Amino acid sequence: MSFTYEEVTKQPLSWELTIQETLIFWNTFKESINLTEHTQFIFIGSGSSFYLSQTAAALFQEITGLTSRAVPASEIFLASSSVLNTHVPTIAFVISRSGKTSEILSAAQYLQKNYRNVQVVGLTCRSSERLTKIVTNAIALDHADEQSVVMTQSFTNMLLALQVVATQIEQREDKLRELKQLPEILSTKLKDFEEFGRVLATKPERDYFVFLGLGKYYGLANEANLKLKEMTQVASDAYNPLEFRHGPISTLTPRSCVVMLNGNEGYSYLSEVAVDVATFGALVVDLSPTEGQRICTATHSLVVDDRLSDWSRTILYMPALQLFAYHKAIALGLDPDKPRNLTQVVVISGT
Ligand code: F1P
Repeated sequence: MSFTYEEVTKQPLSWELTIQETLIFWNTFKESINLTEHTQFIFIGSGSSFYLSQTAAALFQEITGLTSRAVPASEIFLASSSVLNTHVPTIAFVISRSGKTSEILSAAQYLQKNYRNVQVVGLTCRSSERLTKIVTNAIALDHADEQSVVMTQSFTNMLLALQVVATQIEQREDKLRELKQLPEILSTKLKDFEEFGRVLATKPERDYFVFLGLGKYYGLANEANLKLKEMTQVASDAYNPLEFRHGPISTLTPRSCVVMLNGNEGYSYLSEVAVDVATFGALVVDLSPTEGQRICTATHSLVVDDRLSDWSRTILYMPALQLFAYHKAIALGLDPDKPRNLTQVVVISGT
């Protein structure tokens, strides 16, 4: 069995541990976090950690009402004036599975040295690495670390940790109770998720995949795209669904497949985009919250969960998309543990 498969399928257990551990970490340093009604949140990462930042920012803003944004780590020290505000109290979550990606370490150090209005919180899966040494406060989820090059359980676990933090900041015990149901829901659904991914992966005539996600699903669409590219090098892209209609839809052919991450928001608009996609001959696939919200032109579907709110359900989409990329690699005779041209950690000497 591959590391990748093992790490994807052990997410029910690792999510359970993440909820427990995050509450413990947060309680040890929450008093030192200065929250005001003007606070803004910045989520910083590279690769998968940047894409989880995009979804985390959307989820944070939704629940706190405070401005939240995601920034690629390099832009913190290479384009700081275009991404940072010196006047507003800011909490920056600096996110890295390995805790030693060059840009992440540079970003954390740069913020601490140059921005007195910014409080830095580290989030990693390796407590022994440099990130936890250079920041005052960190959440370390060692149980969610990986041997694989590509990030799977570390992605969802770090995202879940940020959701747990958001529930604590806003004192939303209702949402924390929902998050606590996720491990059990995933455990009962994992077989269906795998079947969805396996069947989609074995449609050999498809040579181009597009992932569409709105709002909090946009980061997930980007991550699904990255997973497929990393594990298979198959051509793929990710877009906001309505933006896709403004030009990129011209790339579709009858050999394309469009995967829609469908939530309750914007459902009717997404359905209209799907009608156009089907008209141009591409296969429409959807992941939808409930049976009643399925995209009607979709010929391959996954009903993700009908119990939770959109906010809490978000990360449930990811294991199905990870299993799709995994099975696509297997179908193409590739080893998902050995993605082409990639290393587990990117170290750039210029930083
Ligand atoms: C993670 C990352 C991965 C990518 C590649 C290089 O960095 O960018 O997303 O798949 O393996 O590293 P980090 O989260 O460890 O900083």
